[in-house]
Amino acid sequence: MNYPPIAQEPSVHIGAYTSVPPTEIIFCEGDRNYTHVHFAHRPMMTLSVTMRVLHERLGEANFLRVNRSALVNKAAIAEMDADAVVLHNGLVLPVARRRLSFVRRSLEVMKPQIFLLLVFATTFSEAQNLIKNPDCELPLIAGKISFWTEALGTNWTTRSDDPTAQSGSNYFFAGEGVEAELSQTIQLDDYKCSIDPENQRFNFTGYTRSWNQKPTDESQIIIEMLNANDAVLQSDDLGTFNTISNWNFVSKSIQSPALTKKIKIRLLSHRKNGDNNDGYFDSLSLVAEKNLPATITVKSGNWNDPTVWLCGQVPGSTDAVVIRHVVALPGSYTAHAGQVAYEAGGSLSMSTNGKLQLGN
Ligand SMILES: [Ca+2]
Ligand SMILES: [Ca+2]
Repeated sequence: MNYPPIAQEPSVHIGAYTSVPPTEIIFCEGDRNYTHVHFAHRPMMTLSVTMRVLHERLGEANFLRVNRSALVNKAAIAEMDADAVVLHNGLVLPVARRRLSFVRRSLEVMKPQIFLLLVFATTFSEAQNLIKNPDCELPLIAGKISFWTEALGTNWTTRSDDPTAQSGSNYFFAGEGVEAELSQTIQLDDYKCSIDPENQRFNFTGYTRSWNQKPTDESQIIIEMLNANDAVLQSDDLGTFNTISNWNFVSKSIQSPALTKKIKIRLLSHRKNGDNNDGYFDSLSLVAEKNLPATITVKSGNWNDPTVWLCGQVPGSTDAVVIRHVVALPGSYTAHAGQVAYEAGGSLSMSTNGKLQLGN
């Protein structure tokens, strides 16, 4: 196999007899006294050098430590999420909580580029899978599955054979233990304006499967809607499954109650047989259903006062407006809306020359 020549730019000695240009390295994964180096154009290489030493060799300026075991080439980072960096190759690496502000500061110079990407992401946010590491394809970090929490059991890991994955190479596997649960909690701040008027649905899909044995181990999926204090507002048990011959498709569309701030995805594996707990999961997805923007009043006042509206924005000519309070159109003011609905207690009063224009 031929790899591109590596002599065109200054190379750095990274370990053993290996020298490479730092720009060829995407990220390094620390593993005690060893470091796995992931390159852009050549196979992964394991060096017997600690990540800290390698960081010094590569230069502190161009590489960024994002968590205990990941050192990332800044140039490989496409954007920063609330708690992760997203690389140009699509890989998402969690950022340790105590490193968040440092990582954010270090990426400040990349802001214009990040901003453009965020604008792009927002435009298509309805189709975005809200679950992180939904396919269990990210490398384990210190032996643990990235972005997921071991709510019960400590042996959750990836599995890839017998059976093969539903998608990609790996799937979620509880390891040993009688009862196990893996969970992920997703923040819904971006959907406040449609959740609170109860106008937001979330569509979940995923696959379950059990190992071929009788009695058969089971997979169970529960989806919870949480408020700001993590109290459960609504819980949906999608069922308990033990399909052995194929991956079993599970789907559910769920309306989120008002004041929902987070969705918690709970994967439960129940052992009925043997040492291994063999209720498997793969290919999970949670997508917010697209909605008309709901512009709804939260208090009485003038139409042109942004604080009258739930999301702090005066409605535009395509917005579906819901009036639940006493709203006044000031004199000589033209209000715009796509449509207007009145609920109990809602009314609109007009002053001289005040106008409400529907549509463009
Ligand atoms: Ca997978
Ligand atoms: Ca078993």
